[in-house]
Amino acid sequence: MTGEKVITTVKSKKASKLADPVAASMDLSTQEMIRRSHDLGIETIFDRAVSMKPCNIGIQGTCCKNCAMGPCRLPLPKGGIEGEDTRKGLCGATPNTIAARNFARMVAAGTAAHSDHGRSVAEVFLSVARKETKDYKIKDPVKLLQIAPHFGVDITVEVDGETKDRDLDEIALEVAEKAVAEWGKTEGELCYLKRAPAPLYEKWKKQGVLPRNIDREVVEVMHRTHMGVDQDYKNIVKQCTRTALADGWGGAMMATDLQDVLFGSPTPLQSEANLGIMKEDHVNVLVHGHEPVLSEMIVAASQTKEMLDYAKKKGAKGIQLGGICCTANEVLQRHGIPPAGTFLQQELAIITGACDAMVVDIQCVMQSLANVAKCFHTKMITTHPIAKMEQDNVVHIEFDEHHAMEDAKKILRMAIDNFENRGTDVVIPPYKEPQVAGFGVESIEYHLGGTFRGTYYTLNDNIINGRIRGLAGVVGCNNARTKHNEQHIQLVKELIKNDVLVLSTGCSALACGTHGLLTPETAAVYCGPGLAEVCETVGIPPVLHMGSCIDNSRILLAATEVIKAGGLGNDLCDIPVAGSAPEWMSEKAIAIGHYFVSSGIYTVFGYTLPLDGAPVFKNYLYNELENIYGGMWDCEADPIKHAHKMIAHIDKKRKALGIDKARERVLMDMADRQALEA
Ligand code: BF8
Repeated sequence: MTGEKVITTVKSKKASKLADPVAASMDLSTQEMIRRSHDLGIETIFDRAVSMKPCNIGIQGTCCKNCAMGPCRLPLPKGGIEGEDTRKGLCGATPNTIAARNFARMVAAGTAAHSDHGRSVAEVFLSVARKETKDYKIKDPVKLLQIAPHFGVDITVEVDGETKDRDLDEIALEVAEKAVAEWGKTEGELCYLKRAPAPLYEKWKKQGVLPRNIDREVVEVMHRTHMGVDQDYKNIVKQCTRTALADGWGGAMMATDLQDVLFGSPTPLQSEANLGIMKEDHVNVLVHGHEPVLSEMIVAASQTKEMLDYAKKKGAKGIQLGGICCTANEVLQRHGIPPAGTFLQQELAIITGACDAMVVDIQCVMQSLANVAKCFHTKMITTHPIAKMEQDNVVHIEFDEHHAMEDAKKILRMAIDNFENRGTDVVIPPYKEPQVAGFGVESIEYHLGGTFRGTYYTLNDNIINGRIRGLAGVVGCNNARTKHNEQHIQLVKELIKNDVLVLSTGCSALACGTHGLLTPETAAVYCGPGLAEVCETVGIPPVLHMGSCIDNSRILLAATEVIKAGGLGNDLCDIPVAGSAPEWMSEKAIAIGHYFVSSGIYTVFGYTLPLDGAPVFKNYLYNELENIYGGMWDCEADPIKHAHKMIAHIDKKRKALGIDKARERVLMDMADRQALEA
């Protein structure tokens, strides 16, 4: 390690406040690494969070900086407003308009991020279908046949009056072309919208919010929120809805599907989680970001004899891959590669001193990574043309799918060559937990239905009989303004204690893995009796890891399967289900929240939402939207109250379905029965 640089950092930081490790995170490895960062004088996000307060007006959602006459700042006075709200920007924009514009731009940014990821995958898929690259193949042809009809692509062909299977290459090419067109087609609506239950689709149609193409919806948000365009918050929300649906039932859903086709659909598998997965005697390569196009190749390359021999030649026992953020989830769910950490642990993984290369693509990559890497031997490698870093210690190796394996090997070789530059002062926190991840729409069907009865019938049956009270989608980020992982874990434990089966993605799923909630054995320790019984019978954890953030589309489709299986209503808003992002921080989370809400799902966010400065607009999102789509927003910072808001909604839906009585059943032992009979 370069001690000199570290000392310089200590001196320059004299005046800054330092985070209290125990207050900053509930995870022991994170606490240990924060302490180490202080010992070494390296600043992390945890320290910056205590030194810098968030802007008091921006946090209310009522700062407008959409033109050069502002920023116009319209905070809500401490005691609220009695009578008419006369606050206005220079142009006369009301707090509702300003907060709605800001909210809409978050939805647009989130949709753009997920959907641009989806576009990259669709383009790689197109080059595979055109046979322009040899490094990728179609790994899941069954999934291809499943999704083709949704794009209007035939999977059979008539030959001399006989129906025959159509050539797979032909199907792949047509699906790829149709998929790529979803970003910019000039007519019609997105192909996947009709995968939603019919009443929901009709609702969207009636409201005029069916997305036309993905790019157009994002562009239209930017136009409508430009100075002097849309000044009716309800009309702005309408475009938010159209854009968010273009994400959840468009770009993100296609990203998931096409990744499954190309890289294989996940099936449950065993792995481990947390910084303790790094190995002192191995070359540690961490893949971080979101797109699995590169990380898939790195996984494949790291298993080649050529790379393993090279690592041994350089004195390492092997290559240990690990993931951070959603790239972690992508390589976990398909290959069992263990995640090293959530969003807030990215700097800490380098502070171990054992990270030989941090390989990043897009999204949720902190620029401070390069500063931290400078204090160690770590090679900081950016790989995506749209995501570079200005610091001079960053190496850019642009990844191109046409020579994917070659690029992956180049990156690995660089990491292996760097192994010998490692300092002696390596500290890998000895904490990791076993986990089972890799659930999806198909595996829930299999686990809860078996090969004999492979439908969602068994899941529905257990919801109807009350063993499972309901379902919760708990997703999203870490946020340095809240204690790392604590909201996720307390919330999830409260839900499963109350017999709510949790479907999880993103950093929330990583947090659950880190804290040991992703094993079937968890059920006996933390679950209510009904959920514990189901989990024990079918051998699943009470928290199902459903993948990365784009894979929230899996949650939408799983909920749709629940409707198809019968007995729990006709629309997603009928099901006893609620959504949550307790530690959200990213614009993508807002896009996800809004497509959950617009799909009929009550969705609670933690920390805070940037709406408090505009109470009328807030009320529209929290209450009035329910009358339109059946779902609505809410916010609750306390994880236990947060859980109980979700549970109350689940119970409301159970009552509406007439299945609330089932939960009141009393489990009787033999003595109770005999007393009854007597
Ligand atoms: O897309 S959960 S911090 S990693 S934004 Fe980012 Fe949030 Fe983590 Fe994945 Ni999702």
